[in-house]
Amino acid sequence: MSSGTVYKNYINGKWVESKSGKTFENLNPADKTDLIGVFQKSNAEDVKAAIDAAAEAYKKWRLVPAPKRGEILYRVAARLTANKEQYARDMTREMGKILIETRGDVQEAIDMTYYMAGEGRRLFGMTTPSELPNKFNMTIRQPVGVCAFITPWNFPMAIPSWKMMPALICGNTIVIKPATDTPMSVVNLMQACDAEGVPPGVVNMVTGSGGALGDALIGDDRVKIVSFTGSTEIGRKVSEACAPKFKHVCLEMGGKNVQIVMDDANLDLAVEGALWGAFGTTGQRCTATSRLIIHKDVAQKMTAMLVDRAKALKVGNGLDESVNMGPCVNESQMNTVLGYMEIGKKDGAKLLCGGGRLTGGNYDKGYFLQPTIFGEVTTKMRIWKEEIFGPVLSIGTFSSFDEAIAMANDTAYGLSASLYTRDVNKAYAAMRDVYTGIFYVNAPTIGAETHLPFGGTKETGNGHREAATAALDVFSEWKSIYVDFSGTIQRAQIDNAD
Ligand code: UN1
Repeated sequence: MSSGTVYKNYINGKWVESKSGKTFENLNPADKTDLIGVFQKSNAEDVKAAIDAAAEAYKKWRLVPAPKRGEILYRVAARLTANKEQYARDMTREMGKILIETRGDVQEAIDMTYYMAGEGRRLFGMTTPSELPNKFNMTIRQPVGVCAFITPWNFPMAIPSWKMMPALICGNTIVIKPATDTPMSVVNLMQACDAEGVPPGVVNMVTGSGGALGDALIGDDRVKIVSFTGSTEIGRKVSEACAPKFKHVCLEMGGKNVQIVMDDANLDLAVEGALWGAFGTTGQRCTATSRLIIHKDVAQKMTAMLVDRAKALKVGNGLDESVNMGPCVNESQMNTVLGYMEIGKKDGAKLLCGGGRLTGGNYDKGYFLQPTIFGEVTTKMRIWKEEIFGPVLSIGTFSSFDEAIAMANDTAYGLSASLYTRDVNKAYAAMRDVYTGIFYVNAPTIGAETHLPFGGTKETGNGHREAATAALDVFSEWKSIYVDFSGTIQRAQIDNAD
């Protein structure tokens, strides 16, 4: 995409300017002089127009046979595949993560789109016997209506696809507000839908920032489902705003994910896992490893191995294939993370590497931080408890397996956790006892696949899951149907009693 290009909102199958007449610039966090494009600064009127379109389109889309909806999604998936490299490059430029990761992000959207396209020929309900004679019972999924999506910048195409594709296959229509930092990736997704014949009004996008747009989306009675990924703080507000009208709301929020390393673990593997889990996506994943707890007998050895590797990570512009870690997404995020580095130092954690900003040369053009590791972190410290969303890893130690499980669960969040051990009994006990939505054995806390449910317990979520068939439960409502072909009145619980 050429610099300075103006990108419009996508409403009712058309690319339109915001009624506000205002725009904003999207800059590369690795190089502030690199302009990705100019995007619409939308207002509540634009949101209303998008909901108008989605509400109108819903009348027809819900009646399109699901396998036909699936055929359109197959074509969208093929287009995403054909454009994968371009989309990945656009994404690296707009939010900074390195190319292998942005290719993975686009691939996750491709996988989700194919998966949900296939659901067009399943969307299984069940048939089950009636307790009464000459009566037939079954369940079907019904679509709900217009869905509103508020999506984050860390997985700019994958997470929108997690919400869009299951919603669409179930027969809903959608309005999406991408994160302010990553509108380009959702423009790319909209272009793919547009080119492959998703009917006008079925998918709509309004770009712009924060609160006012969210309020307009959530406040409109025609929006029946709100799906949000972001901080627990904003998620709570979304949930409260949805409560008076009992709007369905699906929330994916914070994490404080732990990697546990037992004394019998393969330490080389555990080091690789911690490095990838903590510093992949510059630590800006909900699933990022932000706590590492190591058995005291191997803690010193593993810590030294890990710190050596972290110091050797090459930080820079993600378009350079030799770089291991990109910048923070924007200045304010960088400052938040720098703030946590200071809190860690002040609270008495031992700084083992990093601890500040990278400056000089090309680093001055962007928001680059050093991969940072703190040792001797205790469970009372803020860096142990709070989500940082940056390249900061806190290390603690334990003496027994039971203590490790207790430390793992000692958090307000419950997204992902992992255990490194060669002891199968401990592995199974941990699978059972660590209270998270996702658990890994001998693998890092990141790396969820699209055909398994994604989400977390406690303050990470509100009981829903994205991805897999679990997502269908968010975007459809069950209807139980009873067909009585006896020709008589048959009263359940009464006429079948002895
Ligand atoms: C997120 O962290 O916000 O499991 C999503 C993973 C990715 C998705 C992460 N597949 O790390």
